[in-house]
Amino acid sequence: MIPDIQKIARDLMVSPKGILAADESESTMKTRLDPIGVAHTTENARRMRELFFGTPGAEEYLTGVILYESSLEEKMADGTSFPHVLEQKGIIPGVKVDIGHRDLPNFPDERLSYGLDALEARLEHFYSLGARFTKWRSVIRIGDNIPSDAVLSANAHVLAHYAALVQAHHMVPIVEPEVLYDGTHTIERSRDVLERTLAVLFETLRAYRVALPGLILKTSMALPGRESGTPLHAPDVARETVAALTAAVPKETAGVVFLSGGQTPAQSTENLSCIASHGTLPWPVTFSYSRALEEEALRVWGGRDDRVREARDVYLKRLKLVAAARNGSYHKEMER
Ligand code: 5MM
Repeated sequence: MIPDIQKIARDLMVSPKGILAADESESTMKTRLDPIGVAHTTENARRMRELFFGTPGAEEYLTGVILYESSLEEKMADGTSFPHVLEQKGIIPGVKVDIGHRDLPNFPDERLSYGLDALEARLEHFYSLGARFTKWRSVIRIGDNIPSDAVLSANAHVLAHYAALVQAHHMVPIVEPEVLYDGTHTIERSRDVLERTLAVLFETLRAYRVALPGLILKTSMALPGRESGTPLHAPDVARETVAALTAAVPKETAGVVFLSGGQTPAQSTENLSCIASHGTLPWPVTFSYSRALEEEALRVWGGRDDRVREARDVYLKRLKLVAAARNGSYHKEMER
């Protein structure tokens, strides 16, 4: 039976849950393991994923998990494959399908994501391994005179081409044009770039006839640049983020999920809560965090088997807080 992608998209947005982004590429995995003093080996990466995928009760807060392609074929210590262990808990397995981003000649400091070559064969393989949704990330940097229209458009075409192929293979595409937090820009500039990025993206998605009720947007929040010296203030983040999104994201889009983008777990939780309670939004919103969900648990774990239970408790606590945040009912006092 051909799956109904609109139903999968709705299932991924079910309240009060969200999505864990556990799709670290090899280089990103090293940045997770190095700070906790764990050697970057295939087995330690597998153990880290087992820590999260094997957490009893996480299914109360998760609709989906984004896997890295090699981890679709990895297993828990008991031999159950990662996609299968997630399915058993009612969590939908997904997979990151872009293969990174690289410099574009003539456009210093700007990047183009890639991975369209041979994508259809890979999609068929990922589907056969249990994936029912996919994710593609493009990276947009804010700086003097960047992003350029040309690079925003080039990335939008890649994302739209990817999304059309994924829907043709009966999976839900998540499109993730991440506007980076790095920089000295103001929050207003971040909001402008976010709105421009999303406007070009959705215009291109429509041109490629991508079905928006079967598509999820994964987006950054509008933030003052990390090096701007301006602290994050949740009501400002919510106001500017909602302004950009409501101006650019069509209401028929199945949902909007946020990345944490280098904010602390508490900041990203508070900001999500403020966004979710900022008036009536035309689409459901929730989290698709990686660092903000994993960071605290990884510090407790430190690679030690005798700390798995404690690390899982910390992970569950953060999940509970972000699940409250997606419905706008998080308060800072809940951090205690
Ligand atoms: C896990 O990080 C994802 C993959 O990035 P790499 O290809 O660089 O390893 C990334 O796309 C992630 O899903 C999002 O950026 C959200 O992560 P954060 O940590 O920003 O919530």
